[in-house]
Formats: sequence, structure tokens, C-alpha cells
Amino acid sequence: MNKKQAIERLNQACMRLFGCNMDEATDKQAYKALCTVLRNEMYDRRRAFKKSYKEEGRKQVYYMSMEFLVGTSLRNNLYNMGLEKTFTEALKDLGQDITALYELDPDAGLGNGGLGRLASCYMDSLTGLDYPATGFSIRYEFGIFKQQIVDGWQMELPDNWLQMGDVWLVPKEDDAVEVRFGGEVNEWYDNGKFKIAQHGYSTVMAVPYNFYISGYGTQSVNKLVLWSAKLPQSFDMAAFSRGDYVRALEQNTMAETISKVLYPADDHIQGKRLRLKQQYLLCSASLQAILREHKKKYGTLDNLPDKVAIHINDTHPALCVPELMRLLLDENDYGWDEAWDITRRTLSYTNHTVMSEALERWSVELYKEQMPRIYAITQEINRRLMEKLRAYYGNDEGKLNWMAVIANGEVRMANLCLAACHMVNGVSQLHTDILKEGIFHDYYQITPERFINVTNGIAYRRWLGQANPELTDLLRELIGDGFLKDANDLEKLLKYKNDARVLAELARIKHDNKVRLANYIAKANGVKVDPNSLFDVQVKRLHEYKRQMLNVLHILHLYNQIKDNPNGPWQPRTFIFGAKASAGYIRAKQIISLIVAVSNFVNNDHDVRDKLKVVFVEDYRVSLAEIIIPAAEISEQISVAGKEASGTGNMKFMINGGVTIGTLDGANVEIHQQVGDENMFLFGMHADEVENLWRAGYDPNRFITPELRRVLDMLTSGILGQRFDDLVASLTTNRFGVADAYMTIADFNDYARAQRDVAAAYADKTRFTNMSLVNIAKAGIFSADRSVKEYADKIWNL
Ligand code: 26V
Repeated sequence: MNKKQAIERLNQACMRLFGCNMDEATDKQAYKALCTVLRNEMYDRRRAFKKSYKEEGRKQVYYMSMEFLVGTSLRNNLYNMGLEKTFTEALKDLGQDITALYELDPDAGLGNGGLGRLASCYMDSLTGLDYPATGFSIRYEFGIFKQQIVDGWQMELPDNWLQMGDVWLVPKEDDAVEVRFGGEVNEWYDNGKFKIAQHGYSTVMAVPYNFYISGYGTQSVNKLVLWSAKLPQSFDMAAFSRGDYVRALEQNTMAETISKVLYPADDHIQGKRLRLKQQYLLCSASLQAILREHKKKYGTLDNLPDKVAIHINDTHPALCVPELMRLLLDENDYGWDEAWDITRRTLSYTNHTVMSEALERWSVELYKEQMPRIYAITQEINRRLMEKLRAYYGNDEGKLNWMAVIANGEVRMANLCLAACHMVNGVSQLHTDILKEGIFHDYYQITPERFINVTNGIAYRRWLGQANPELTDLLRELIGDGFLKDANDLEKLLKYKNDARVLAELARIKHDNKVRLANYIAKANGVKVDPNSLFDVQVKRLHEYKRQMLNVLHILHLYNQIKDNPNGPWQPRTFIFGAKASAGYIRAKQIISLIVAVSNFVNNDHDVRDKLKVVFVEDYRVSLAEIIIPAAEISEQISVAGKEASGTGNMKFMINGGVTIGTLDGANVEIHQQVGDENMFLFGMHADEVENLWRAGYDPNRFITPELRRVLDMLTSGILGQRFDDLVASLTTNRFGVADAYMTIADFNDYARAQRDVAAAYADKTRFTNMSLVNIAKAGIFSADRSVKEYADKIWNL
């Protein structure tokens, strides 16, 4: 498409939508017209791509996930389709400024954090690599809440992203499918054939909305299908015509609440009915759509595993297991063994956390109430599983109970996946080892061949190419533009190690990005930060295991040191935080309060003001990450070892030249393998040391040094404007059998040491910029292209 054609299409779209030409359009109208043109372009490309892979009979992958943290789409689509320049100029000719339109593009925040963002990164890479891939999720009307800090406390506001974001969605009302909840199941034999029927259920219609995904440097377009829950027309009318208006309306809103809002928690399960309904809606609707399409093409489901791979992203879509069985048994007349064989070979599962609070379990009562037939099938899966396990493990009841899908009145979704999926993977080397040796050990022993590691990766064309255009241009000039298709090419940058001109350029670009962030902070927080200070950043969900507390305690320690010796050779520093807390996670909210209090305290102290600044940026989200990450010099990845499954923020910092201070946890281990001791700041206990100390009986009070005591006392003294007794108690007082469950105190000293190393390294600008260069050069392995190729080869057999 050239500029002239772009102008024509924009004018056409604008005329059709708003009855005016582009040069008369408001920003909002221009935005919608532009998105419509791109959406139509993707639609056309999609048709061509689909036609070709269907003709070739290629195997397809379906990625099932309750979350896709898409972020903005406008710039990403223009960039991927190579149309950025064309449209920037076309719009300019039409008197429109494209950057103003970028501002209007909402973050599609259909996810909480790493797991959802990973899903989106994978869709991008799969498409760029021309794999036929479809994502399935829910069209939440409200995505992750907007965070506002009021008097230091997090408030949650609704995120009505569809107001603007609906331009990206194409409704497919005709493809709606029916999903049944509740009721009862009858079973009988008819001429020796087992029959079942469900009655008294309520029906919800799932309407698909297509969200097209473009790929970099290719004509291929895939789609993300988002289900929206609607009450079926007929139901509505029946009650209506009885004059039962209220009941009809009530039913209506009940059905539609299913897709109303994303659960804004990633810390613990609550066992809520609505959440279970969301999960079943996703699984049932998606599987029905997949099977319908497959049968249309092949006329049979016998070859489903040869042509279809269905991936379960964490246990949230684990109901795919019994639902696929149900569809095969009840609606396609397969016997149990055949159905089980097809199910097993079709499904695979990724685990994303070892935190026991986040491992999903549902009460049998609720599960059965909502999905009686699914419950019966789950029982049968469990019965057969226990039979097999008993043959293997004998009567080791403890082990059998631990491995059961149904036990103690609960259905355990991870065990359901382990019982059924032909492949199970962890998201970093360490995480996979912990699955094998820890929580999934008993399953691993029986079938070790099913367990593999696929380390996470990122869509670096977004996180580097788009978020850091200056660095991208420099790289293009130095190593050519091959790295935009093959991230391993980044290694060519190594030959510029110690090259004074290149180091100066890298430092200049980092400085520009810091200025950009400083401007944002000035506007958003009213705080002036110095772009010449060291930018040290921790952005991620707020969780105790991620240890934002450790960072805060160290900041106060640093504060004390500066106060004691105000004329010392202190490296000026700016500490930047961004984090949303789960709405009900009070301790996490207290930690946010503490960060805000510390920032007010430190930023207003005349003695330290030009040496130390602390900023909490509100409403951390994908589009903010794109501004923050390129400006970071130090990347804080300081979880207690063994708890962060992988981390992907760490990779985004690295590829933008951020140097990691971190524990040997998750993918930090692999970052360390890439860059070595010299190019990151490691500290803290290793995963096995954490385990051992825990077993030996950890008492944090034995680790409190006088310096740390002084900091803890500040928290309880009121000097910060508030007292944080609760937080200190959580670290030091053994009230519920655990004090400092994440060993913040045990790791404090070594963390402070590593932070001193940071300051020393930074004092030598050349040395530090070289570290930064090595990080960029070695980041190629963390491309999502590498990850999805591994999935395609080892798990999905595409
Ligand atoms: C758990 C729950 C619990 C119930 C309520 C809703 C909900 C939503 C999400 C989760 C899952 C949390 C798991 C998660 O996000 N894991 C992260 O996955 C990233 C991608 O693999 C990985 O980089 C992070 O280390 C890991 O924490």
C-alpha cells in the first residue's frame, strides 16, 4: 500500500463511519477511521493466510488462556505490517498527527501480569513465524482495573477499554455457540449404548469477537477469539411473553455478568462461582468452535491430534480436559478409551507458578452444581487414574491422595492437567527442575518424558523495536537489520565492546530515554528527577515473594547512610516503582503505602534530595512499561529464589540495556548464563539454600543487623508519617507459624552489598555502559520466536 492508496482508504472509511473527510475529522474520528482501515487490511490478509494453510492441511495450535495482556495495537500493527511510515505521511498530508492518534489507542488490559503478557507475546511471534495459531479468551468488558493512589492507598477504578478498543474487534454473531450450566444429568442404556441427557440447565450464548494479530515482516495474520456471554434470544422472549419482565431481565444480566470483568487477582484462589463459569465458558465455547471447524474440513475427529494442538495456559482453562472428553463421548459417540487417547494427544499444559495459594482447586459442590456432566467425567478420570497409580505406587495413601484429581472435597486443576496432557512444561530451567523435583515429582517419576522446559521469551519487536526506536536505529546502523527477524544477530554487537564511539552513543540514547521518563514523572507525579542520576527500576505486580520490601528497606538504609555522611561520594540515584496489587491483598496494598510514604519522606528531605529520589508511578501497565523499561539502568529482579517461575520483565530490561540486580531465580539463572558474573549483580540465597534454611527452622531475628534494625525502627516510629507495624511484624514476628516467609531479612545484607557494587560499577561510566552493551548483545535467546519454535517442535508438533 502506498501513500496515495492509504489516503484513499482513510477517506473512504472516514466518510462511511462519520460522513466526513479525514481532514475534517476530529482526533477520535481519525483514530477510528485509521483503525478500521488497518482492521480491514488484516481481515483481507487473514483470509488469504487461512486459505493457504487450510489447503496445505497444516496443523493448527489453539492457545487457551483466561488472559491476554494485549496492550495497545495501533502502533504494533502499523509496525508489523511495515506501514508506519506510509500512514504517518498519509495522515500528515491529511492534516492529522499520528502521535495524537497513538495516544487514543487504549491498552487492552485483559490480563493481570506476566502470564497474560506472555500469551500476547506468543501470539505475535507465532504470527511472525507464519504458524497457524488462534488464541482463545474472554471479551471482558472491564480489563485490569485502573490504579489510583489516594492518600497513599491503592484505589481501583473500572477500565472501560471497549469505549475506544472496540474498533479492533469484529463480532461474529452467527458463530455463537451454546454453553450449558447447572441442571441435572440422566444416564441410561439404549440398546446397550450408554446415553446421557442434561435437563433443567440454563443456557448462555457465547458470541465470538475476532481480534486480529499481525506478524512482523509477513503477510500472515492470526486471530484472538474473545467470547462474550449473552442470554439466548428465545429464553429472553419466553419469560417476556409470560409477562415475567423482571425475571427475563434478571436472567439476562446474570448471563452477561460472566464476561463482565477480569478477575484482578493473581495471588490466591477464591473459589468464586463466577470465575468457574468464566472458565467453563471459555473451554466449552472454544472447543465447540474448534471441533466444528475440524469436522467441517475432515469429516471426522479421529485425526484431531494430528491436525490440532490445544494448549492450556496455566490451569485456568483446565476444564478443556473433561469438556473435550464430553464432546467426544456425548456428542460424537466415541468410547472412553478412544476419547481419552484423542484428548491426551491433543492437549498440553504450561505451569506458571509453584505458589500453593495460586494452584487452583474447586469445591466439589460448586463444580458439580455448575457442570454436573463435567463432574461425572472428572470422577471417571480420577477413578481410572487412581487405579493406575495404585498399580504403580501400591497403597502409599499419602502419595495417592496428593496425586488425586478429586480429594478432600475438592477438584484439583493442576492434577487434572497432569493426568491428561501429553506434555507439561515449566517456564525456565529452574522452574522446570522445581516442578520435577518438587510439586509434580510423583507424576514426573511415572512419565519423565512428558516434562520439559521451554524458557519464556518476549516479543522484542515491541519491547525493543517499538519502545526504543533510537536504540533500534543504532543497532541497525551497527549490525544491519537482520536482528529484527533473528534476535541471535544481536550478538554481533559484541564486537563493539570497548568501542568508545558506540559506548557514547549507547549512553546518549539511554539518557534520552531517561529524559522522556523524567518528563512523564514530572507530569504524573509532580516530582522532578534528575536524568543524570542512576535509574533503578522495579516494575511488576506487587507480591510479597517479589520482595518490593527488600528494595524499600535498602532505600531507607541508603538514606540513613547519606544522612550520616552527607558529603560522602554518593552516587545520585532515582528508585522507580510501579505495581498493582490484587484488590483484596491487604499486605500488598500496605507495601504500596509504604513505598509512597518513603517517597514523600525522602524526596522532601533537603539533605538527601539531590542524591536520592523515590517515585511510585501509578497505574503500571503495558503502555507505561514501554516508556519506563528503555530508561532503566538497573533492573530489580529480587524475588526469593525458587518462587518466580521465570519473569519476563527481566528480559525486557536486558534487551534495552538494563543491568540486572537479582537472585538466582527463574530466568535470572539463564540471564546469568548469558552475561556472566561480570555483567550482572547477583546476590542472595540460592533456591536450595532457601529450602534448607526453611527446613532447619528460619528465624529472621537472627539475621537482623544493627543497620537493618535502625531501618525497621523507622517503619514503626511514625517518622514516615504513618506507622507500618503490621509490615514489620510480618517480617519479624512469628504469629501464624511464619515470620518473613520470603526471607527478606536473610537476604538483606547481601542485597545491600550488591547495591554497593552497583554504585561502584556505575561510577565508571565506560565499564557500566559496556555491561549494558553485553546485556543487549546476549538477549537474543529471550526472543519469543525461540520460545514458540520450541513449543512448535517439542510440544505441538506443528
Ligand atoms: C493465578 C490466579 C489465581 C486465582 C485468581 C486469578 C489468577 C490469575 C492468575 C494466576 C496466575 C499467576 C501465575 C503467573 O502469572 N505466573 C507468572 O507467569 C509468568 C509467565 O510464565 C512468569 O514469567 C512469572 O514468573 C510468573 O509469576
